[in-house]
Amino acid sequence: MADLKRPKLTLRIIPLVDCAPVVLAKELGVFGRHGLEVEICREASWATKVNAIINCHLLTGRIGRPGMGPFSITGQPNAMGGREVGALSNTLAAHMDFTPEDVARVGRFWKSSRMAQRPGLKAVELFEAVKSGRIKAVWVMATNPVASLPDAASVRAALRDCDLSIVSEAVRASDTVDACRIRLPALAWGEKDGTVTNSERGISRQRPFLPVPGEARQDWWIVAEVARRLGFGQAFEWTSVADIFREHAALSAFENGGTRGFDIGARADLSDRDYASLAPFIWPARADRAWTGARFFADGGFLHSDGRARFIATVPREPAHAPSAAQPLRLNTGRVRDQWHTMTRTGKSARLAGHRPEPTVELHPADAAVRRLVNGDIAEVASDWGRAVLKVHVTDAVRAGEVFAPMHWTAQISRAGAINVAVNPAVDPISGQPELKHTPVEIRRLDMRWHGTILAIRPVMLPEVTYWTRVRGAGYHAYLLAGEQPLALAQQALSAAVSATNPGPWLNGELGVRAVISDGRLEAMVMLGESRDEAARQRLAPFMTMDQLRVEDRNALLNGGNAVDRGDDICACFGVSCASVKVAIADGAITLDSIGAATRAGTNCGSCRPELRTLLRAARTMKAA
Ligand SMILES: Nc1nc2c(c(=O)[nH]1)N[C@H]1C(S)=C(S)[C@@H](COP(=O)(O)OP(=O)(O)OC[C@H]3O[C@@H](n4cnc5c(=O)[nH]c(N)nc54)[C@H](O)[C@@H]3O)O[C@H]1N2
Ligand SMILES: Nc1nc2c(c(=O)[nH]1)N[C@H]1C(S)=C(S)[C@@H](COP(=O)(O)OP(=O)(O)OC[C@H]3O[C@@H](n4cnc5c(=O)[nH]c(N)nc54)[C@H](O)[C@@H]3O)O[C@H]1N2
Ligand SMILES: [Mo]
Repeated sequence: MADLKRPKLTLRIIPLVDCAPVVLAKELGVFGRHGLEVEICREASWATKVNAIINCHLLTGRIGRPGMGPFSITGQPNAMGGREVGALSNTLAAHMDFTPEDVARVGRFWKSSRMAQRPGLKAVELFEAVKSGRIKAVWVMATNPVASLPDAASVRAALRDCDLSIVSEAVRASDTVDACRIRLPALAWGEKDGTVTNSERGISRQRPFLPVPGEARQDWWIVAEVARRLGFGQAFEWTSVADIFREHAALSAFENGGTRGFDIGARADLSDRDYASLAPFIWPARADRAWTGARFFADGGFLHSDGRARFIATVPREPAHAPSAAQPLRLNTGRVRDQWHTMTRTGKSARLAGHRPEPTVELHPADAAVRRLVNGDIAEVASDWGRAVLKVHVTDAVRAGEVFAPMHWTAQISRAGAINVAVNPAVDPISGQPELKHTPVEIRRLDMRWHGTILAIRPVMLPEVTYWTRVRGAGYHAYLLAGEQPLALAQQALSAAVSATNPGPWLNGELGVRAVISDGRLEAMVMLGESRDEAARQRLAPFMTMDQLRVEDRNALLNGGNAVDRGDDICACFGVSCASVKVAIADGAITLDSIGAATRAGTNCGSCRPELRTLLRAARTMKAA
């Protein structure tokens, strides 16, 4: 290895997700030792990025060693399970694809002469086909594309205009439910029965622990029932999840003989009782037990006919859309710690709303300064595809020239916080993965004439205002609002909207506070003013949960609440605010453990520990400066 005459090899490493720095550090160590030079390419297509990681591991002989197993690069719970049953448009079931041999084999197994002969459309192109009318019927199940796909306004329009749009959903309202004609109520996690697969290839039983609500049914039952009524009952004759599992296991082993990694034939003959008590297992689980497969590819044996791996050389490409003078910023999108995807479930939790209550756009202080933007401003983020209206958060956590917006907020919980309306729909040519991390945008401040907070026991149908977001409270709904309209008009329109669902006489207080109190209990309150009052929600929230307002409570409420400024929560488990952690640090807590001892923050699930560390580092830097 120390042969200095060897030509220097340049490798381009293309980081992928948050784990990229770890992979990178590992690989850099190796490359350094081997005298290789590493060039880091920040932008490439999704498939190229994945391939680059695989190439790195192949090159360094790492695949199959402990800690270096091949995984599917997906983030959803049971994403592996979805692939095993063929829930992608370009795969058949049990890890088979659309080669003529695979199509014929699945046809033999299902005794069907009418097999799909070629891959279907991938998500982005599918909705383009719905929009152009090439597809006239679409059934959306367990996904919320009107919120989660790029160029989301087009997806909404496509569903609205489609002859037959069906959605199977576990919640009553979502952006996709609103756009579809037929709505089928589905059971959700905790209510349904079956198996899930984790990344380590572990298949485990999922058992319901909640009763079935209303007429909701399991997705498989809905599919089978629709098939039956269309006259295909025979092909969907299962009576239980165990039936389906047995068929799935049998197909995985059908004419397999070691050619396909996914083989769980050993579980194809489970009785209903065995299935009910099935213990978690890692595939493969072949009927002949020839190979139990503790580790894939530990001794080579790649899934090509000669057993050898293939390097695929890749050429990085620039993002499809380059920033321009008019749109000089790169919009990056993704997750925040305490929300999941389109918030249909995490959005119901008051505790999880404490961390990041509003749809924000994060930008670097330098980019904020030239646009005269400060924390808390309401700004429009505009691209060639659409615009979102978000709250500004200035931070050096993003680089200059880049801005970040979370993907979570939808039309259900915000006026215009759904960022995918502005995200470009370019896709990776191989995988079809949209370019969700790179859209050229410009940001400008919207001049608000008023800012406000509404707290109400029952949800409020808001009139048209520039910015609003709904934040779940414990037993009530909070709305944070701002508008370009005159204050007096807003006051009138909002009071009327609140009264419509929270009736009662209005009491007028100081600082633009108006409240509806009924039987000594606060039903709703509105607080509007010309200037921003970021702490109003937290100041006024305690009044919403009081059973009986005493005279002094009522006076305090009508005076705009008691002055406390907690800041957002940092620890969702124990509801610890950022402010109390800062106090603890100032009082001498200099480690995670001592913060935990003083405030309980970070002592349960641990999700907030990285943020606690950042606060500690900031305090240390302040001290040093
Ligand atoms: N709390 C929470 N956790 C989740 C989810 C959730 O919704 N909420 N969703 C799950 C799902 S389905 C998934 S797919 C995963 C996604 O998990 P991740 O992919 O880890 O998360 P993201 O926030 O989408 O973005 C990843 C990071 O990539 C960075 N990034 C963007 N472009 C580039 C680039 O070109 N190079 C490099 N090096 N970095 C770049 C972004 O700044 C961001 O920090 O998360 C899973 N976990
Ligand atoms: N801009 C931007 N957009 C992104 C991303 C990004 O980083 N940036 N990330 C992308 C990624 S990686 C992902 S995985 C997607 C996620 O996007 P989606 O999959 O669209 O988001 P979810 O909110 O998980 O949608 C699941 C829906 O199914 C419903 N549901 C839950 N359980 C069940 C069930 O058992 N049956 C049925 N029928 N319905 C159920 C939920 O209520 C919810 O409405 O978003 C993608 N979109
Ligand atoms: Mo994902």
